[in-house]
Amino acid sequence: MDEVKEKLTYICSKFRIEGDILVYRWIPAGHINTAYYAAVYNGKEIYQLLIQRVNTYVFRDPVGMMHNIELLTEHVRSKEPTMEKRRRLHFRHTAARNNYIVLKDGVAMGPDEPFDPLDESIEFWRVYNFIEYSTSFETAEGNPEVLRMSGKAFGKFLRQLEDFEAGQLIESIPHFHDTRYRLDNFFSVVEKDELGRAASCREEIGLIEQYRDFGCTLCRQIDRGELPLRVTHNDTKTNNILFDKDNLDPLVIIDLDTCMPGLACYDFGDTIRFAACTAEEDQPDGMQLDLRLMRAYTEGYMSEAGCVLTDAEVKSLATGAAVITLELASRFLGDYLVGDKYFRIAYPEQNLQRARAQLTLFTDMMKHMDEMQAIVRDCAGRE
Ligand code: ADP
Ligand code: GN1
Ligand code: MG
Repeated sequence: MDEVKEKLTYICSKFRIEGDILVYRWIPAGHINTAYYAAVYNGKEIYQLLIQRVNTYVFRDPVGMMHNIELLTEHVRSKEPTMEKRRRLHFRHTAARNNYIVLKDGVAMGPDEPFDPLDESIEFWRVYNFIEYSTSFETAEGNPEVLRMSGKAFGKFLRQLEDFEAGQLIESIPHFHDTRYRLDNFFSVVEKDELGRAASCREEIGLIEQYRDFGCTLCRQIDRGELPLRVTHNDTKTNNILFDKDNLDPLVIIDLDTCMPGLACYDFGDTIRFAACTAEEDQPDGMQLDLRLMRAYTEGYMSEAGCVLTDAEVKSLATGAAVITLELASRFLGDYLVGDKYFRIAYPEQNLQRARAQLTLFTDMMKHMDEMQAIVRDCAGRE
């Protein structure tokens, strides 16, 4: 048996899933965790599973994060108790009732044994149902229906979590969308310039500097109590929704790792950033905002979330798209400057290219801010 298959079989056994792995494959999507599809046959049934290693460099309290996910999936299920299986995430449990295992040097640790998330000999794994006959989108391929259905899905998600008690959640990544903190951190990385890479991206650093104050707009609104904190997803890319392959019906929202208190406008804005544009996340050439796709997303989002958003939140949505694009540019560029420690890369300068693409998109968003605001007003039916 090959090494990966052996490891996945061992992990399954710890989640009380016995049988042979008929096929498995690595799933290349996502910048953070490592995911495998596996089909396990126990002589009677075939289980299709998603087996995932959580990146503990990024998530320093993975046990707390898995507790968040347990509470959130339960809450969503309680809203629609008869929901069919392929519309929900079901995490497997170990004999000790944990929805994760920790391996040290490849061997499972005791259920409550403490571990250091930065220890390179440990691996944190979870197993859940693979959603069959589904697809997700790395780009919207210019199709407004992908955006409309994504807007509906994330709008509904916001509504379903409206009555979730936010105090139950740990912050799985502190300061995740605290743009002021992100920018401060970025400029301290630039100052240190550990690898001497800053000289090659002076123009990009200058652009972020120019908009540093704008980037803090939403933080100031939080300080003044103008925008409510809600339970938000915080990573609303279209590859974090699984759609029915045939009709684009959004089946389930995945990647709940960053669900925590946040602003609605960052969630709204992140899908615009990722999918209402004309190029992929790391392609600066030809990267522009696509207002037609933005309108489709906003229509879908408002049809589900319009009833719960305050006037101030509605007004913040377009700003959210620009701010999160700038924030992510600073995160990608910051990671490039420290040697690509956070985001997985497929080629050496990918984080630099990602930052450039985000800055090109950000510049275009700022140019079209009035039109973006008008689309939001129009779709919300509010002045
Ligand atoms: P990351 O944090 O690395 O983005 P995700 O949880 O988003 O990890 O998973 C990566 C990819 O794996 C997703 O974009 C999706 O394509 C696929 N995937 C994740 N969960 C499932 C699932 N339950 N069923 C089918 N595909 C999945
Ligand atoms: C990461 O894990 P993934 O690929 O869904 C990142 C997001 C970024 C995104 C950019 C935990 O998301 O914040 O916006 O890449 N997730 C984390 O594509 O940092
Ligand atoms: Mg993901």
